Amino acid sequence: MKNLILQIFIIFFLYSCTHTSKNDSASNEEPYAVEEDIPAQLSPQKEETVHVVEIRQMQFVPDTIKVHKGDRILWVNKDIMNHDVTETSKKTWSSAPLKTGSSWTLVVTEGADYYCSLHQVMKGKIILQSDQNE
Ligand SMILES: [Cu+2]
Repeated sequence: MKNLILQIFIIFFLYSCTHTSKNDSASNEEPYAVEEDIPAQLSPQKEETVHVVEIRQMQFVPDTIKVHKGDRILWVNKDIMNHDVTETSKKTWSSAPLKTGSSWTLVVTEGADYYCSLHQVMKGKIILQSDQNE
């Protein structure tokens, strides 16, 4: 890729030289230094972290979970009855009722309290941790 760009520059330079026909000596030099600075932060790709919250015996386990922005939470219903997962304050997000063995997943963008709208005593909390610079 770098070579290709270099070649294009050289061809372009030679072309312009033959048409302006001045400074023949300069044709050996490369007036356009091709410097490619690839931003370092583009290269490392962060793996997605998945946190599992089990629903069992009318409880979210664990009921409080600390995650980083962009992490995924997977709720798995291991109880014998249906439950759902609903954001508390404005119902910003909500799962459909989950049968036994069903699961639902959410990518976290902000901290939230949530509950089960079918059994409002069931409550959980998502706490957003600040990003670590590793
Ligand atoms: Cu429930």
